[in-house]
Amino acid sequence: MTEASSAAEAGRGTILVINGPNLNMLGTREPEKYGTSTLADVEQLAASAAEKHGFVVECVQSNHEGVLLDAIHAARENAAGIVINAGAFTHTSVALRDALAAVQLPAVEVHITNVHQREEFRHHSYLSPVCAAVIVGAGVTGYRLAIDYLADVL
Ligand code: DHK
Repeated sequence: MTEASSAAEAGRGTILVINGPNLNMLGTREPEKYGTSTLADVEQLAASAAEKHGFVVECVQSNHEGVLLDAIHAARENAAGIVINAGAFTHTSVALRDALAAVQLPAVEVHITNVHQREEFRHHSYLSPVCAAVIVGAGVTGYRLAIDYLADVL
């Protein structure tokens, strides 16, 4: 087995959970919209959901687009699927869309809020066309639903 294929093998039980800009502020950020769960709570919720299905999660949060791109690229070797809340980059980033398309892993786009009930600029997502599923407006439960879905299809 080559080094690359054994890494891919090791990644089969891993789901990458990506949170983009400002999601490190969960818990205190506009709680009337985003709720009071912290990023640590979200990552714990994702880990517990994954564990129930025999998966583990790798969690990445960054306010920097390039860091998120690198995490998606690495997932090609290290993960079987991706849960992504790209925050505001959802509405701006062709680069994140291209990265998701390039790695060809099943991905689920999650938004805590129902972006369609919010400002017009949040209604368009560059990522939705390259994601297998999109979950919006379910609060942080959306992360669990995304993991349940990925566990089902993987
Ligand atoms: C989170 C953000 O940071 C916003 O920029 C998106 C999303 C919505 C959410 O609902 O999780 O527009």
